[in-house]
Amino acid sequence: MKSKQRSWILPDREITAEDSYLDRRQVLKGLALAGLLPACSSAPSSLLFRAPLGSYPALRNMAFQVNERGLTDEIAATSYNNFYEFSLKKDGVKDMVGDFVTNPWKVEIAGLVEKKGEADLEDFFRHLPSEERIYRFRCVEAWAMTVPWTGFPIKRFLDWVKPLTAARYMRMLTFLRPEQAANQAPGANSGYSFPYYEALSLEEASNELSLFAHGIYGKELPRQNGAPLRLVVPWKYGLKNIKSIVRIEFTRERPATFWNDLKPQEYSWHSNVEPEVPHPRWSQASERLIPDGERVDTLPYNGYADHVAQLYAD
Ligand SMILES: Nc1nc2c(c(=O)[nH]1)N[C@H]1C(S)=C(S)[C@@H](COP(=O)(O)O)O[C@H]1N2
Ligand SMILES: [Mo]
Repeated sequence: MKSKQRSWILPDREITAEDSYLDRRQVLKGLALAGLLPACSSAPSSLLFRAPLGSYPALRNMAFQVNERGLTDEIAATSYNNFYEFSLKKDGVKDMVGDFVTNPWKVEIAGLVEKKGEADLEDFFRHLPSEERIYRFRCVEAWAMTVPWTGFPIKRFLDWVKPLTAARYMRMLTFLRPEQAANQAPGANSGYSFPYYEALSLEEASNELSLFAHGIYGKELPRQNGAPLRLVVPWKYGLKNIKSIVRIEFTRERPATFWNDLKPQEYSWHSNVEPEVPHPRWSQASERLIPDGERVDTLPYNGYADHVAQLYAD
């Protein structure tokens, strides 16, 4: 009886959204104080992609090891990043990814290919085996690291989606989410034409070195390293290793690429690691290992000539 009467006196519209919002905030604050919720959190963990249970550690493929130098410290590899969508400061990227949502994650497969359409990243895990490989990684800016990646060999991905015989290139695209990536916001005026785009020839994509990585150091990629799916082609400069891929398209013509479009005199379409070809502003003969800065000689094709030199014989 009483409640009925109250609803007469206090129509619904007077119970404002703000009241219930404040109530909810009080409850959440209470939970946080009780230690049941993180006191300060960025995206809730349900908004971050999680690989299916049992995905890590993947079996390490011992054919891909780096013997002349040790693994890069995990903290260094995950806190010194190039990801221009979030920040141009390498040590700042990890602090700018808090709004970046990676779950759910869909990849559009398009163009000259049999299995066209949208695939959930879970579909990749269902169809493709993963393995761990240790690779050298060489940025065009002459810094380098040595990283254990977990990923899908792209050769197996191609067997799954089946490019048509007319297809000669594989083009890849990063997300465009101005509300999640500060440098993509209209006001940022970054000067870059996002989304970031890259491409490989199908011969390059099907080389046994080529991976779509979903993990690093035996767990999911952190967002600053290109979660939840990024390209890894270790004989090419870092800039080819496009992050956070949302679209894979097969084409007949050679697609344009992000850095080659911006500065073709500085960044070639292939961007293979060629120590004897200097960048216009610095030598590529040696590289600085992060984080300590030890200088080592850069190897042709970053040490992978046996795997890929024949691709560029002419
Ligand atoms: N979408 C996107 N992918 C990207 C970049 C970027 O700015 N945006 N930077 C590239 C460059 S220059 C490098 S060196 C590597 C860096 O990868 P890491 O931060 O995981 O070491 O990502 C490459 N992929
Ligand atoms: Mo780079």
